[in-house]
Amino acid sequence: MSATYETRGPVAVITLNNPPVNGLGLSTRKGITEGIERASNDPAVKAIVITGAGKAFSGGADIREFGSPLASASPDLLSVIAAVEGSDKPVVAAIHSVVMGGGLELALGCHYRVAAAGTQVALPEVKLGLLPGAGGTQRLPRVLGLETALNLIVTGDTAKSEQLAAQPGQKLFDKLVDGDVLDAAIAFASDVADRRPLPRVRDLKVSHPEPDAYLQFARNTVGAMSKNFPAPLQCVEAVAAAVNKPFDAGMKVEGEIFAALMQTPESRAQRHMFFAERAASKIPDVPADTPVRAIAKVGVIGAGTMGGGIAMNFLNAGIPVIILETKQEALDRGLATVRKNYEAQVKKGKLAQDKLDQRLALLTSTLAYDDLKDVDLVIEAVFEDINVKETVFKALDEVCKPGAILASNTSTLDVDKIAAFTKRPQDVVGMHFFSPANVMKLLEVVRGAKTAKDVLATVMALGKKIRKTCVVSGVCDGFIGNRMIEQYSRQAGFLLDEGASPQQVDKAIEKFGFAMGPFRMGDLAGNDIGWYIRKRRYIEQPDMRYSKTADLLCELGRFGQKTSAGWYDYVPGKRDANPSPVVAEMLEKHRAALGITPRRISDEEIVQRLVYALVNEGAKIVEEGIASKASDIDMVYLTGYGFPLHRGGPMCYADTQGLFNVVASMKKFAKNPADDAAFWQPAPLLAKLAAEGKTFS
Ligand code: T1G
Repeated sequence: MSATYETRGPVAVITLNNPPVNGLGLSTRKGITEGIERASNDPAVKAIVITGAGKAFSGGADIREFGSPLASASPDLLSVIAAVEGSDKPVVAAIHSVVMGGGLELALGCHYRVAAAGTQVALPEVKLGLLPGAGGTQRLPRVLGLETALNLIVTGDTAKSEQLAAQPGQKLFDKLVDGDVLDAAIAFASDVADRRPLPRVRDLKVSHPEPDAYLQFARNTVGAMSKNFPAPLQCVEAVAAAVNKPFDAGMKVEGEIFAALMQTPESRAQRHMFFAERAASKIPDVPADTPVRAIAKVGVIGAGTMGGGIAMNFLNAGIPVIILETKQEALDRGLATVRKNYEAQVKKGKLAQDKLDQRLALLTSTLAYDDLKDVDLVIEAVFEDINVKETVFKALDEVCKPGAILASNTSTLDVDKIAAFTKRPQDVVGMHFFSPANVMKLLEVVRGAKTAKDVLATVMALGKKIRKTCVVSGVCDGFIGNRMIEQYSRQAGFLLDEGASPQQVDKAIEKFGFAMGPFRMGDLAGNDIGWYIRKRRYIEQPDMRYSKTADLLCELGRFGQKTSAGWYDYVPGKRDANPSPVVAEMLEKHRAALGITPRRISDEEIVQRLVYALVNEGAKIVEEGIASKASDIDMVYLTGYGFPLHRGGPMCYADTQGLFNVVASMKKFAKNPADDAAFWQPAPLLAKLAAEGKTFS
């Protein structure tokens, strides 16, 4: 049973024990109801305490049960909470560390709540595309008031127990303690053992001077913020029921909404992402208990945009950084940029001045490699040229202490070649940050053939510490993300050849949910970047056909916003992308030269060709072992390439469309003479899964 029972004098103690976070799985739920019954039948027991073993009171419903019969197997969470609330002896929750989701709802069913200071409190269900489905939307407003409760439910944000306990009039916590919460709760239980009637949250009223006006304000603001996600607005409706209906009627509303949200594709996508994010931190052949190396000091080579951004990640995590440049003015410029970035955050109120000072105090700089002899990790972020990398890594190999990890931020070069420049290839790894490096969550951890397992384990743990989503990639051209975006970009070019305009392609994929289509993105990042890469690829991979449109654009010097002209025209100083007659004419001439009669292309075809290009290349990446699982592909695209969160990533989206249908569309594209038939041959993994009626997940 994942809950233990013991008595301490006249107090029964039920301890949830379902590692890692006491998820309220069936076995734990049974342990609670059996404990309540046992205590009720024992005349020596006067009161009951419920607490959690290990690092949480409870992290909520056991989401590993979602989608399985276990989730609603009896006793379900609602009946467990009813049993607690209906107990004829007082039940006191002894809360510590983490109380979230169903865990908080369980605590709200108790008659009293004693919490340790520092406890993380949240109803994060909305982040899973759901809402608290075991009374949270009805009980939390009754103990915290309408506004605080609604904010917590709609955002899924975490608050600290002491912050909530300090709120005037709150009834969430009866007592806040600094020491051992169990002893305090047991003592509290003894004090209230004979107190009657037992206080039930359901008997309280939601307090607010103008509830309807506030709810209407909430509907307007939440509706505007959550256009692709149904759950937040539904949270408002459930909480409105807590204000306007009797408790049981409100519970009925909550239950209906919960059941409906559970079926939405958005919730399936968000639950998929929750697991995908945690699965990404698991490397199949690197045991979870692999010892990690201590990283007390980090070196960064290169104080450019990437180097400065990379350094900020470590400063933000309180890790000292020494940044190296070859010239003083480059160093000064880089340090000034870091300071400017922090000052901008202070100006926006996102960072306190003393935090800025603390972080900058951790930053030192040098022109001498010799000053790197004590770093535990060094990350190179210099120019993307293999000869420059060779010089840098040879110098690092000379200077850095044994056991120091040597990482490259390269986005296109071969990490194995870089490792071979050193006498310690086992300590070499790729750490591919995405610009802006201090903002983008994705970190591709590129595993060389010789990279040691403890180096990988160290970098993955460090990545979590600097709040990155780390995904391990093998060595190939473009690793995971850039290799896939290459096919996406090729399809975008072919669509122009065949008759689509840049704005039509962008609008179609932005309607699908991408923040920016490929052409607006090109104009933002600079079309010359792709031009440089294509020139290299024309030599290295002559059989990889590209539309010439992007080269024609660059030959006109239309690199994008930075030249006030790209795929779109720009008014200097403004970022609005205006359709360009010059580009339209260029495309017309280009199609004529190819002998292509432009055709009307549907938005659906545009979206399918762009997204299925990602899916097909992603499937190849998985079967080649470059990525260890399809959900890693999704994490890369969700956190590094703006794939719409409510779609769950390219592979998850393909699953929702049905792989059989994806393959059927690809076969259609392969018949298009202006397209690339060879590319549209379904990857063997995709063809196999489709034929077997299976999914990537
Ligand atoms: N159920 C099962 N496993 C869970 C879990 C949960 N609720 N929460 C976390 N885990 C696993 C996680 O997969 C990982 O597993 C390990 O715990 C450590 O997680 C009716 C229906 C609690 C703050 O959404 O926010 O209640 O990879 O790496 O950084 O209204 O986990 O080690 O095998 O994140 O210390 C609502 C989600 C559920 C809480 C801990 N609850 N979890 O953070 O560790 S829906 C949540 C978190 C619900 C009711 C509804 C965090 C954490 P593994 P971790 P962490």
